Amino acid sequence: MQVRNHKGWIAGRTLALIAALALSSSTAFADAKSKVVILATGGTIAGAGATAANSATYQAAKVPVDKLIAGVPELANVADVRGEQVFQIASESFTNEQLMTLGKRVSALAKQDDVDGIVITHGTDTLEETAFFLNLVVRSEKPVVVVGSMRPGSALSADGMLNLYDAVAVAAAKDARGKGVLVAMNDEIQSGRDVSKAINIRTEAFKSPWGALGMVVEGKSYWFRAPVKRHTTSSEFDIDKIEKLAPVEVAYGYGNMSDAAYRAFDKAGVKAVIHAGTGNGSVAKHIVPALQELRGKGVQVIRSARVTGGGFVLRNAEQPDDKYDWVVAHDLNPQKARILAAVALTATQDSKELQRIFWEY
Ligand code: DAS
Repeated sequence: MQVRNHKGWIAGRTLALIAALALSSSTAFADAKSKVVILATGGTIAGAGATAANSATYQAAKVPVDKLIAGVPELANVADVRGEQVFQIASESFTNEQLMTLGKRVSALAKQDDVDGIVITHGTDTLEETAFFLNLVVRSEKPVVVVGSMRPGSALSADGMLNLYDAVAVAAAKDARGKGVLVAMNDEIQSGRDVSKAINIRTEAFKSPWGALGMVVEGKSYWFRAPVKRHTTSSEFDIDKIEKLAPVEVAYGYGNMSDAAYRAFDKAGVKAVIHAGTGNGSVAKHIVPALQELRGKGVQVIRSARVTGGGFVLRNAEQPDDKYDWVVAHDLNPQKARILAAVALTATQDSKELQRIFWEY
């Protein structure tokens, strides 16, 4: 009896020891937080207003990245973060060269073993363009999350701190891998391809015509769908193999439109023009001659639409795209169509290849 009890005691202690070791190793594992790099570029999330009541009147691109990080000490609960100040600008001033600089930095960091995820703080005006660009050219499964804010940190009910916390939490999440470049705004996780700024002064400004991919709540990501278009590791484009983006311009369509913009773009030496057409990307008949002259010089003509938010431009519907050798931008809004054309034209000048690319990305 005594012996059995003694044996039982040893067995019990051994099990307790195994459980304690398992717990400590799992705790230790949980303590090995993801390493997230925050690349700051400016924008409202780094903005400051004169008073707390200034939620829309402020100066963008004032607060440096170390102060952004210090302003949200809770970041340390979700990841091991460090920051780099890449630019300090309002995003309406982004140039192709700055897109390339940012893209190359993201690509280099994504290759590092000591980086698990990347967050980019960015102005909201062209955030959607940068997110789509990175989605096309950064060849990594690691989460890249672009984040901004609609109110400066100095404002009542500022949204930037929670947006930044959410972005870091998503960038640190293993289940965010392989979903393409993401945008975290207003508790939602959006696809960098689909999302655009749909409202100019509200915190729920960012919308995707095909819906958000998920939500992030109290530091946890909840996913409801995944992208189906080519991106990141399934992309044929690689930032490390691109020297310079192609010059592409956009013209807005409207009643009584003249062809002056297209004549000017031609003189400026563009490689493609994006027609932000009325309705289904319609082109006024008095504009067609100018477009055909550009096409005849090898300039690509890409039909997008000023109407966005849940449809797409149909090839050969009202406009004879086959006859004119034009390309349709599918569901991409004009600013996103410009990004895809600027990237695609670094790889091909063939309109049929370009159309394939617009179907697939
Ligand atoms: N000017 C805007 C920009 O930098 C401010 C913002 O909304 O972030 O995009």
